[in-house]
Order: sequence, then structure tokens, then C-alpha cells
Amino acid sequence: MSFAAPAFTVARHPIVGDEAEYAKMFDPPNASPNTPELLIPNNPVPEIMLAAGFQNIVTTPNTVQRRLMNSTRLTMWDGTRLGFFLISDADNPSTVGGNFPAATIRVPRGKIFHGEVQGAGPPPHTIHWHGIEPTALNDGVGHCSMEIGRYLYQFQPNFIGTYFYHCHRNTVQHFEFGLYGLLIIEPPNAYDGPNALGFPRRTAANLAAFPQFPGFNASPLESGDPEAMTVPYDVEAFWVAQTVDPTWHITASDPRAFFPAQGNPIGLNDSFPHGFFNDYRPKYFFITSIPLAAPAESSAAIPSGLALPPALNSGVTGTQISINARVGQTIFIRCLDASYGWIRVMLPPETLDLVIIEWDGRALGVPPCNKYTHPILVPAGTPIEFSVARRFGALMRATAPISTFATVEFMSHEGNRLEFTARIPINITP
Ligand SMILES: [Cu+2]
Repeated sequence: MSFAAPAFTVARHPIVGDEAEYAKMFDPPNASPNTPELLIPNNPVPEIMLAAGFQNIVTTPNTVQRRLMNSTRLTMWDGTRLGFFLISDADNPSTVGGNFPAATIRVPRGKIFHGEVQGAGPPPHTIHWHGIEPTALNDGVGHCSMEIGRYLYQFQPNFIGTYFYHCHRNTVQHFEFGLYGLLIIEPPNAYDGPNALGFPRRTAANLAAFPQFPGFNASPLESGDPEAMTVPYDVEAFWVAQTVDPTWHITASDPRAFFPAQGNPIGLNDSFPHGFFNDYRPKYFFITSIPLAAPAESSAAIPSGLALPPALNSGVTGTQISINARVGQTIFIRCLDASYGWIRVMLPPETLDLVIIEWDGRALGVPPCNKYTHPILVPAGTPIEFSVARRFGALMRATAPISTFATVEFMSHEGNRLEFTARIPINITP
């Protein structure tokens, strides 16, 4: 891809008369906005999932369905039942009732993505495609882009990497209540050919300084090679750090009650219950939907051998949570902090080094992010500390068998209190 000659030219039209729609959405929305930049979607993933049996219909060609506000009660490890709002996919039977986190959306770079989103209001909801750069109406930021009702979100992703999507209305509550999922942008040809749903897959990286990861394609992006500046990986793992503070859930008067109590006008004179909205005390901890069955301020491990159901991963089969791999395989870890605090991710000293190849959806050392960034070697025993909504992607490769645990330390939102330590099994066999 050449940035001087993009594959698509988006026709711009003057916004005279439409200024209100662009400057600030009516609130709550009471009409469909103009969608002047409608392009024909060509995201192949829904049809490929249908052919592979992971969904039972494609309602609209080349279009992903997302339905917000499945009022679902989830049972915590200690038997406590709490209300959530979860995201489902009307075309995908595996998502009935919603998932926590929601099903992963994978899209090839450069395709025109359409997401048909429905939410049961009032009050309104959005989907914000965190880290993508769509037009203002498609950005899903509460109060200043389109809020649903029902809305067709459109964008063209141009950077391969790890993102997530979430409701951005009344964000602190709606995110806490589970309205989020991973969004992964893959190379343009990721869904071409017979191995579209398997491994190895490729992702963007600049590994000129790290020859231990074979297969790096150093062709310039301008070459038009769809695999330019990418590296293959054999094993993929999702580490999504999730927390739940039950106070937020049980204080609701009904499963769909909204915090804060809405004032008039909404968003200005809202009433925050005293003291609890800014005192987040998580009691339940998860890694990518897997509960950590122990009280706060202790530690627990998730089981080994966990993989993500392909129906919840845009059909891709074999993505792991805990890691089982073989010596010499390239392992790619995608990590999202979906907790409401800081997290610290670490491999024990003298085990496995990590090389961070992407941060917040931008591949380090890859144009146009090549001038001031480069991949980062993180020696075993060095914590990677980061905050809410941020992501990293890191490679590792074992030269000898090893059985160990990565740790994910959940810190308070001030970053000064350890709330929980999760352990993720990593087993590398000959
Ligand atoms: Cu919402």
C-alpha cells in the first residue's frame, strides 16, 4: 500500500446544512443521520464463516452483525449472579445471549468494513472502534458521533494490529457491563486461499533486528506485496484482562438500569451515586472470559490447554488463551487491558523473552510509524505495565522445552495496590 496512492478514494461532499450532524449528535438520536460516504462493503469474513459453518446466515452481504444489550446474568466463580449487557451476533448462533468478551471481529487491512449494529434503547448506545480512524459519524464516540438505535458503521482499516470495540455511551458503566470485544486487523490476503481460518497467519512487524523469528518479509509497503513488512506466526494467544466490581451491578435497580441516573438534559445534570463511581473495587477477575476462581487480593491460575471457540473468533481455529506450543514455533500474544486498572504482564526470570512488535494497533518500526519507533526486546523477568484500553502484541519463541506461567498482575486504577495475580500456563514441548 502506498499512502500517496490509496486503494480507495472517498468522495467528500460539502457538509453545508449537515453541520449539526457532524458537530454534535442530537441526544438522544431521533432520526437516521446522513451517510454520505457509503462504499460497497467487501469484507469477505462473514461469507467465509458461513461456508465454514460458524454462522447460519449472512443477513447483509459482506457485513458483520452486532446486537447490543443482551441483558444476561452471569454466574461468578463463587455462585454470585450479576447482570451484564452483552453483545451478540444475529447471524451467529454461538453468540446467543452475548459473550464476555464479545466475539472477536477480524478484518483484512484495506477492506471496506460494514457493521450493522442494533441496540435496544433508550438510552442510546454506540460502538467505538478503538484505535481505528473512521469518519466522525462512524467513530461511535458518545455525544459526538452516531448513536444507535440502529446504525450501519463503516470504515476502512489501514493498519494491521490489535484493537477492540466497545460501547462508548456512559462508557464507565457500559464497558463494565461487558459491551466490548477484540477487533483484529490482518494482512490484506489473510482470508485468501484454503488456509484462511488456520495457522500460520501473518501480522505486521519490523523484525530486521530480530532474525530469531523466521519468515519476516522486508519488502517495502510500496511494493504492493500484501505480505510486505509482516511476519508469520504459528501460535496465537489472546490475553484479555477483565475485572468486575459487583457493587456496580447490584446497585442497579433492574438489569437495565443505567448509572448515573439520567438528568435533564442527559449527560449534563446526571446524578452520580455518592462515592461509588470513582471507587472501583474489583472482586472478580478473568483472562479472556476464563474466571480466576479465588478471592480478591490472592492469586489463581487459569487451566492449561484453553483455546477460543472459532465461532467467537471470526472463524479462525486454534487461537489459544493458555499456551501449548512446540520448540521453534513463533508464538504471538495479543494482550488487552479491559480491566479498570493498570496491569503488569511478566514472564518469570530466565524463562522466555518477549519482543513487542505492536503497541495500540501500530506496528513498531513499520511505516508510517518507523521514524520514532522500533520493536522492543523485553527480557524475561521484566514487567510490561500499562493501563486501561491499551494493547500490545508480542512474539516469543522457545529454543528448548519449558513449562512455566506468565503472570498478569491486576493493579488498582491508581496503580498503587495489587488487586489480584493471574497465572497463565505456558507449556512448550519438543
Ligand atoms: Cu451502551
